Amino acid sequence: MATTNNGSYDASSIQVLEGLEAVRRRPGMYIGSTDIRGLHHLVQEVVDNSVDEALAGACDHIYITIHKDKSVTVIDNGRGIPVETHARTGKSALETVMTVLHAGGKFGGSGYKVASGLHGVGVSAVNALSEWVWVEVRRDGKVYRQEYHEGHPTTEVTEVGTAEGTGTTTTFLADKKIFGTIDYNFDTLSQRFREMAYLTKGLMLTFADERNGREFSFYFEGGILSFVRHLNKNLTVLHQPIYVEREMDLTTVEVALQYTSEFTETAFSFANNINTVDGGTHMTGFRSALTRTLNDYARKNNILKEDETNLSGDDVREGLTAIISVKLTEPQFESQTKAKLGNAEVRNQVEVAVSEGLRNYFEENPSDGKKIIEKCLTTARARRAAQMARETVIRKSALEGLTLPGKLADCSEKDSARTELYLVEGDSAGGSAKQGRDRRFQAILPLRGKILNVERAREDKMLSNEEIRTIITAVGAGIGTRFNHDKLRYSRIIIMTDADVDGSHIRTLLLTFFFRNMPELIEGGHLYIAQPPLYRIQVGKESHWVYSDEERDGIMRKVNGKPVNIQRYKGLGEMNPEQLWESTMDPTQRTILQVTMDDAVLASEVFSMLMGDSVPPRRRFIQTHAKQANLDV
Ligand code: 0RA
Repeated sequence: MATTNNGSYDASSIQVLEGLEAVRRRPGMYIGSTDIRGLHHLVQEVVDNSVDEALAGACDHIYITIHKDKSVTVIDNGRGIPVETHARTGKSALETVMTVLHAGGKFGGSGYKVASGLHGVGVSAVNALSEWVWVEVRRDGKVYRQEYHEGHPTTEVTEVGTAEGTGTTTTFLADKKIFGTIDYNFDTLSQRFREMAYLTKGLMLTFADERNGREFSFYFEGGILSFVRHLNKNLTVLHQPIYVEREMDLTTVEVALQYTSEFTETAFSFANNINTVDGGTHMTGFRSALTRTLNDYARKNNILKEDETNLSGDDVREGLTAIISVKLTEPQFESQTKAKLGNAEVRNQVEVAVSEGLRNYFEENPSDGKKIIEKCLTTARARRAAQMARETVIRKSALEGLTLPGKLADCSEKDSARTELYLVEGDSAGGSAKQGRDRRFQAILPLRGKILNVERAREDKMLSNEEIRTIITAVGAGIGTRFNHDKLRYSRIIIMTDADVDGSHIRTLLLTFFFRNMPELIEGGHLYIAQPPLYRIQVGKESHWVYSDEERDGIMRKVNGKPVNIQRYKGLGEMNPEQLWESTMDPTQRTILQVTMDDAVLASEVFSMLMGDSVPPRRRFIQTHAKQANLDV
């Protein structure tokens, strides 16, 4: 039962009762859900209050412990929640914080700048949803304690001992009547505490789990700068990470960034330590500052010539790793998930902070500035080249229209529903396929050797490649957004390559090409992979085409003393036209595998890894997949 210090009810204690009851009646409204996510929310809320003490500069160590009985203790070495009695309510600040909804940050005055966690219901909601809570405050050399049951105080704030130093200890047991589970997940919480430690430099978070004896401490002297280092630790970086910090009005802006040789951007934004996955005004401010500052710098130093166009947003983002973190007094979140920051003023604050920070950095580190611009220019060139290659191909196929490539041995049937196109590796296999095929409905396009011999096969290089352009013309339906299914010249496109390293490279490359430029072809079920045999086994008078080692072993078990002859085929070129027809192309006997989007996505990933320039993952991939991928390493 809530009582005031003089033991009688008053209006405010009735409000408290109503408030806490409301939380218990509709917990989802306050903490989102009553599953494990809501449960984790409780811990988050209590820890957020201590982190706020750290942000106020009053606390540098927080200990979080999950006990065997599933109660949780959070200890901080902050100033301690005030315990003095408030003149008007007649209640201690501690009791108010613990029992009045949203009372958390209001007692702080000027030192308590950043509103307590935006997860933000206040620790009173945790209290309401707990079977029991007790809080101990160390202040003025004394320890004060108060206990609660389902949100209601069961004791006065009582002096229980003497204290060295200051701080607050909160222990709570989540109410099993409310939560589906009170089994905290160590990994989820510890991941979150790691992130919080990155976002609050100089703060140590120690997380112990007495259920299994695990304990981690997180402390990052460099804060988000350490975060960026961590994200990039396996990548090739272009320079040391750049760090910008600035306070404007009541907003603190912190940005850390570093360029790598990757082709993608990794940027995370936070507002008051909340991961704004949908970005918002801080992200917008950051992006426009980055683009503008890099363009200004490039022009001023004549790296970008007068007749050249500006770097685009995409150009400056490729290979970027960045953390944008803002802390502000009254954050406004947009969207259902509260994952987007809405405060309009923040855009300009971040823009100014980042522009000035970057300008200063480049002034002091001109060689880093140059490296970054060069990287962005390379990206810009590649992007333009890809665009031009695409346009050329489209224009050419429009102009040439029916001018089919000379190497194509087309079929006589014109109804594309009945025709198929074999893409064949190598001229000699191509020759055999041309002779062995059924020319009424089978067309053959031989592809020369390694069709794309570039180590970093970017899209532009792919599209400017002669063989690839030939394929586009032969298929006839165009590429990209202009792909037109109705113009398909064949209903089956069949990739036929050798069962060796080169063959698998070419297959990966072709799958990647089709996936990236004609996904509709795959979705429509038009793309196939031929299955050439590995062996021809003659047992007595019977001969078998054999497509796998298992199949070979099965046949060998049934030999029964008859004479056996095994021929192994290393390449398509070793078969004569009749053999190629019989084993691989005859629709009544062959097996062809239909390519799915999943196959193509995988190929595209393999392709990026094999062709990309990021050495460690590439080496790891080749080592782990060498057998499957059939690579000699
Ligand atoms: C209000 C005012 C002051 C500190 C706190 C609240 C406070 C709250 C929590 C919650 C968990 N740990 C906390 N530590 C402090 C400032 C009091 C002063 O000026 O001494």
